[in-house]
Amino acid sequence: MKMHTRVGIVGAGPAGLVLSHLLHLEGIESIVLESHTREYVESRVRAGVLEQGTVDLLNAAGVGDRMRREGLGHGGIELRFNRRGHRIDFRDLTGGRTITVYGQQELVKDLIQARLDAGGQVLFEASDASIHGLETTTPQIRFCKDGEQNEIDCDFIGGCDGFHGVCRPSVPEGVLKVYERNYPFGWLGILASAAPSSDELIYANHERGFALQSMRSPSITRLYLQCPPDEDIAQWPDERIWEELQLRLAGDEGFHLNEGPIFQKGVTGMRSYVVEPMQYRRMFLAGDAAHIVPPTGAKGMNLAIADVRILSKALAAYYAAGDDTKLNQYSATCLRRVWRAQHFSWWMTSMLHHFEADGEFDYRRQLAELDYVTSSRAAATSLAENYVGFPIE
Ligand code: RFL
Ligand code: PHB
Repeated sequence: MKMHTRVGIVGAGPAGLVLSHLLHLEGIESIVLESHTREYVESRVRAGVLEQGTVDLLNAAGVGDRMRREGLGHGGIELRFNRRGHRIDFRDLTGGRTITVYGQQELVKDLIQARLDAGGQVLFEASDASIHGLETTTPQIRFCKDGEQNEIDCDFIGGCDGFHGVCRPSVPEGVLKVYERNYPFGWLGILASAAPSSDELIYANHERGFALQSMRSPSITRLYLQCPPDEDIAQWPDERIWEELQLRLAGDEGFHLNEGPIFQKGVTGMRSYVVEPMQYRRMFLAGDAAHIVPPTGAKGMNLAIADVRILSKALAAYYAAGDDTKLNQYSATCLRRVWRAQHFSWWMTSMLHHFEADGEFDYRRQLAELDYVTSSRAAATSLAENYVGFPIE
């Protein structure tokens, strides 16, 4: 089948779905292609922290109802080291800005529902997507669905297909420059039916490695442990996970880590990655397709949403008056925020994890930095303003 749309979007993650929704609000038609099933993308467990600016954007775009009801507002986080907790008070340090804990898959559900309710096209199980005609003014996306070959002629393509997608590799050799760093560890993440042990997130630096307590609801805890980068999850029976979490999150002040049945487990590698520019001709890369941050700064989904907000405004200016200034500035505008988040995520990662190759000196240096961040208002403000995020342009 042959189709035409203004913006062909590859990927129904946060980037692709928010882009399609924002374009709809601007009166610009789009089609979203997703290789997986709707059930799969709605149940994929990933991010949990939304910056103030992301929450504001989703509310203003009319897709924040359930997030407002079920999301958990947090005015701070705890940094734990030497068995003691130290609170970073976001509200106080940033003039009232906060974060919201709301599972990425819940947001994805809300966005899919909003697109379908508005008559939007989200084509699931679209396999073998490929990009063609990037040198022309009507690039095409070809894909297979229900055994049929299809082609969409587009004015523009939104490459929102994540780190392993097809859009970035479709750019001719030599155009994109890659900047990257891999870390010698990963995160083992679990979801457990247990009440969170503390109202706020706890980021713990421990000699045995990093640990994080987060949550999804008043009865579901999300916990992470630093582990080897390609750890076999079979090495981690539930008892071992709880034992290690108990050790790493232990505190002197009567802290008790609640345990409960674990119903989801997974290991993720950690990397920092950026391609420049985030555009080739009429194809724009957004979200994980263009950049990856280690999750310690909780920035990935927020960056994805900031990218597509900038892209939707640029496309709106183009369709309203043929003005392509903002489209031409897209990459530079996004990259400024991306590199700020890269620095912050790298900094949080290096301050909080145990680096096998480092010695006692580096551990003492980490403790000195944590002591500074939790005792100097200037240093704490820097962490807080980065964590709650900067306003989206
Ligand atoms: P996604 O979510 O990967 O979506 C891309 C979509 O494209 C589809 N796709 C294709 N579709 C059609 N044809 C193809 N050829 C395709 N190839 C791929 C995929 O199936 C998928 O549906 O990318 P997007 O939209 O850019 O969103 C990025 C976020 O998902 C990611 O940055 C965050 O999850 C990162 N992240 C966190 N971000 C935060 O902001 N706050 C957090 O607290 C946070 N914690 C995390 C995280 C990521 C984690 N993992 C598992 C990597 C914690 C973890 C453990
Ligand atoms: C999460 O709740 O999944 C989460 C929270 C904070 C992070 C990363 C992930 O830095």
